[in-house]
Amino acid sequence: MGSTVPRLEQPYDARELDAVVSERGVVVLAGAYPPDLCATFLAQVESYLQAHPEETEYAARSVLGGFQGDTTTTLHALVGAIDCAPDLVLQRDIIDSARRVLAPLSDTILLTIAEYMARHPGAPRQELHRDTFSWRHVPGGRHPIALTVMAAMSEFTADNGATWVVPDSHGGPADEPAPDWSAAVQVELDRGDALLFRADTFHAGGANTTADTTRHIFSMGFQVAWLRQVENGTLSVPPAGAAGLDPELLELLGYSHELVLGLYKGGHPRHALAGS
Ligand SMILES: O=C(O)CCC(=O)C(=O)O
Repeated sequence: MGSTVPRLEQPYDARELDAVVSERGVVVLAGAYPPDLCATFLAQVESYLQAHPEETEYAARSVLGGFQGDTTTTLHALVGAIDCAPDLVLQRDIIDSARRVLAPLSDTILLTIAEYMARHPGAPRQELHRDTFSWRHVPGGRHPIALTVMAAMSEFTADNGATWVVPDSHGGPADEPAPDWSAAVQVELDRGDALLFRADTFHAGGANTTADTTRHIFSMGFQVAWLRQVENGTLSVPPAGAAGLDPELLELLGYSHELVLGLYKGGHPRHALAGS
């Protein structure tokens, strides 16, 4: 049997939160999002997908779509598409913790991805993996280079495929093989709870063995600002649509720079925005 995943209740203690993420690699933040925000998010995603069926097609044909398989629906680049996505991305406790925990390796942080996933009945259990795979040439170490969030927009149960994680599996060499499944714990969540983990913590989506219950996920990540993002934030939300967004969101999308990385015409990328 694996060990348990620490669980924090609101209001979270910032020091405890950072310590648990850094030391155990994973934590559950109970009630990170109000249930009515989750319901609004699902309604907005549903109507967006109805109006833009091509988006599901792009996602299914994408590199990530191959990994997800056809029992999962995904929608990428939520900021700019889904009205309430900024409220989900800018979850204060999570962003503040990400800034502190990633600070040893970077002055600024970026949004790696902001994605919706629906895991339908029949979705198989994934292989245990790390979300640092694309950055596998960066050696593992004490300090994380990225964090991942899996937030429950509907209940995560053992039957509908709640996420599996391996506590304490972070920090090892980048080419380390996945641990044995006996070390993994399945994390059941209520709607609005968030699972926050170092991106180098081994984890996997579970099998959805229900006949009729889709598991709805809001997933995002934060990373040190000198790494390439999974989603290209400034193409997903190009300058014409970005003006007027929350300044912190702009920073996270990539309208920002880390020393001389990310400059636009030698200056701050915000100068690409209309009216700046
Ligand atoms: O389905 C989940 O809970 C985890 C998903 C995941 O890790 C992935 O798609 O890479």
